[in-house]
Amino acid sequence: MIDDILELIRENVVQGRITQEDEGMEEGMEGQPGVTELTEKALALGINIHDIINKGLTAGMELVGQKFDAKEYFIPDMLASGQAVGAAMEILEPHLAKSGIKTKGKIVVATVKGDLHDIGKNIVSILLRGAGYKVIDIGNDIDTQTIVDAIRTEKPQFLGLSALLTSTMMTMANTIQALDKAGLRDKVKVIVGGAPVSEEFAKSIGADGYGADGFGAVRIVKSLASDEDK
Ligand code: B12
Repeated sequence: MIDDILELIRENVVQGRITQEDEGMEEGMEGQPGVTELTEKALALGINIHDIINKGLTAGMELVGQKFDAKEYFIPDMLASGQAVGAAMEILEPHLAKSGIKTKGKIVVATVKGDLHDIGKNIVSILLRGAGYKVIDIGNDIDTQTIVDAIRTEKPQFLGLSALLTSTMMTMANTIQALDKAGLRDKVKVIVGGAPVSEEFAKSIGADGYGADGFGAVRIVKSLASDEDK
């Protein structure tokens, strides 16, 4: 039963179907539950939220990526799937954030300049909020100076940078250098992530940490946090 629902969530992410009214890519799907109805159902059945996100939503987006690589899918298809994931995450967010967890440290999050991919960053933000951190998401395609200014004014303990394109990965390195120049590098721990980013790359650009996914982001922030911010 659990596996069936997670499988249906994956399928409907691939189909880009948010609700039961949506047609989807294949014929005859109208009327069947979409990603939002399935997510509600999964919650009602008590399915673990980590599984809904990892085995349902994120796994669905991975299949979308494979279809894009195989030229079966094009940009509007990816967008439809991304919107379906976003709609499901809105349903999950209050459940992640509940239980009156006190706000821990503050983290500014951004996707770097030239990069419009924000689905992963949004998931990271939601999971960090769910873990009790105050997240200031300053958006995608954000230039280095704006990030430096946000660190100066917000004074967060952490900065999370996201990049999905090999062409924008180095902007993360430039951002770390700009923080250094502005005398802010030792004031903030920088964590990086995104599909082309690796632990090794993170080290090479002088980041403090790397997370492979949203839960990895929470783990790394917790491990870098001072005792009162854990
Ligand atoms: C959806 C998507 C789009 C959507 C983005 C919609 C949106 N609002 O984000 C749209 C259609 C706009 C798009 C556009 C483009 N895309 Co695109 N896109 C994708 C796709 C299919 C999925 C990305 C995604 O959302 N994944 C799901 C999320 C959940 O995963 P994630 O982003 O990796 O995030 C997780 C982790 O990486 C990590 N993480 C992410 N950020 C951070 C940050 C921190 C601090 C931490 C700790 C962790 C972390 O946690 C996240 C949650 O688990 C990928 C293929 C793929 N398999 O990745 C291509 C892909 C990234 N796109 C690609 C390309 C080429 C483009 C375009 C250039 C296409 C074009 N010709 O116009 C444009 C570029 C636009 C731009 N300037 O940014 C390439 C990049 C190739 C490369 N090596 O550079 C990919 C890999 C597809 C491919 N194989 O060719 N894209």
